[in-house]
Amino acid sequence: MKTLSTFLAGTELAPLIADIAESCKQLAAEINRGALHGKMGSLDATNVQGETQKQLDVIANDIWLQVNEQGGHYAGMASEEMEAPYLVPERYRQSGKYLLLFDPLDGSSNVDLNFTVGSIFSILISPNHAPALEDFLQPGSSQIAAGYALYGSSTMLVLTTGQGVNGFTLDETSGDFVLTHPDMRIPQDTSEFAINMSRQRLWEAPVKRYIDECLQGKDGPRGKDFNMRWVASMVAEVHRILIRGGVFMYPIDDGLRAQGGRLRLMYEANPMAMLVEQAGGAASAGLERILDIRPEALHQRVPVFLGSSREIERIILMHRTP
Ligand code: AFP
Repeated sequence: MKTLSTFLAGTELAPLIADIAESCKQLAAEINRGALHGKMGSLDATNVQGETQKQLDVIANDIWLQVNEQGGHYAGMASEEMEAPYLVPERYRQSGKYLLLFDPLDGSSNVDLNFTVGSIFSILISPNHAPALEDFLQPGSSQIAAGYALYGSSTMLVLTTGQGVNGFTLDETSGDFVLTHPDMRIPQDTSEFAINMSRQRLWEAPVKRYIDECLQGKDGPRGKDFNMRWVASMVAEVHRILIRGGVFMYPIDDGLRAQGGRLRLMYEANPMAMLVEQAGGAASAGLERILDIRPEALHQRVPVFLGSSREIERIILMHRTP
């Protein structure tokens, strides 16, 4: 069986991805032991998003910073858990060619429930040896690699470096990530959608129309019944879509308009959009391709519609024809 290291052998990104894999292994172990070591539960602190921080949010952020800065590959990092970008200390900035952006623990509201959570990451070229905030604000099309770790019934690393999407499963015995899901592809069609239905009254008309048509089932305009899923962990939803297709939607709505949406562009929407497109799917903010959005702020939020390409095309068409 191929492993992550043999799969990437000789490529420039191999050492960077090896460090990311190590941080995922360490975090998987922390999550697995969380309840045993009393590390579940929330702190009386909020992060830059104004969200209550879990103990494991802080632990995850520290692991990602420490494990990934030591390799000397990055000039700077940005995280959902940190207001400002992090300038890697000079002693670790030998090459400092890249920027690492990450959501260290996505779906953390699920972590106390023992539900699937994950980490999401994005790698950019650093324009400067000492990058400033604006150096991070690159469109998703500039990403040279993106992926996620999935801390579920097994620990997985799903990765793209621009030549398709490949999934690796952690073999706890050897400590290797083994290539178990080569060349992941998203079917163009689906009968499964994922959305937080409790916000239905707040949606814009195109979203209401799309979901209403799905709910009408085989007697409605779609001519088939649909199934629904909602895990409240974007990594789990995207993984399901990479395995069997589907649509994931977190639209802007009357309750989120002031913030611009729910999900963050730089370290959630952009890396997931790269993965989805590399697997033959599509990722849109409703009227524009997510990877084309020109960022204006590090923690900027955007609407997200991603998954099976024919469904996303339908959703975009509904946004264009009021
Ligand atoms: P947390 O990391 O705060 O749990 O948020 C997870 C998330 O950003 C994304 O992973 C989920 O798809 C979405 O939020 C869930 O949102 P709801 O809590 O509104 O269901």
